[in-house]
Amino acid sequence: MAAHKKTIIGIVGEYEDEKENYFCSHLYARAIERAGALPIILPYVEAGQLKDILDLISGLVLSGGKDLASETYGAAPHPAAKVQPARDNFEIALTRLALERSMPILGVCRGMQLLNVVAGGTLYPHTIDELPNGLDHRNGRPLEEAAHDVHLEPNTLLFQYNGGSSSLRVNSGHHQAVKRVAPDFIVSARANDGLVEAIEAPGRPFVVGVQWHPEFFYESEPASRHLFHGFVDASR
Ligand SMILES: [Mn+2]
Repeated sequence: MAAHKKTIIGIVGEYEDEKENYFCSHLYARAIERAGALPIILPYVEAGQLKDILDLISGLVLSGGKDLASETYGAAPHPAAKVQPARDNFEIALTRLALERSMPILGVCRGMQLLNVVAGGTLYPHTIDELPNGLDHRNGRPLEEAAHDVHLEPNTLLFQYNGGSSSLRVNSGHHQAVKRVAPDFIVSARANDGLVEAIEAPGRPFVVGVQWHPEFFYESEPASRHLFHGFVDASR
């Protein structure tokens, strides 16, 4: 009998219709592994098996990817949206159950948006339309490069992971964003244009969403590293 069972973290990745492949950036898996847990990529199993998936894992990563369908938060479909309904169906149901279990969850980019919607919030389907005076958060630079500043709120996990500093530079590659923050969540970071860049649920062990991609900065930037370690520690 093993004295210590390794902490297993499930990652929801993307689905590629053409090749019928599940896939996910190795950067998520590597960051989870470096933070001391065993990452596994989750296939989109049928509803009857969601509980079994959650029995297997101790924490859930909702990775970046295509747009969440606007119907899931009561908005009209946007022509600029690229959606993946198979992923939405699986991931929404899985996240709902994970929240019921108070499982630690890290949502990245699309994953943060999905977390907010499942918990009862809404999104901007295309920030360029609704916030014409805001930044263009699609940015265009590769995600390896920081794109804009965010302001972290004191008394949040992210502020703590950033060494008690409110200033952080992040990458950006999104045209959707959190509009109405879900009940029970607080905003933990905003961009200079006011856009919500991170949320967390203070009443839960670790439920955090970030609009940027911290997996690109695991090696180079302490706040990103501490975020993954905080998540894995909460999942043990
Ligand atoms: Mn941004």
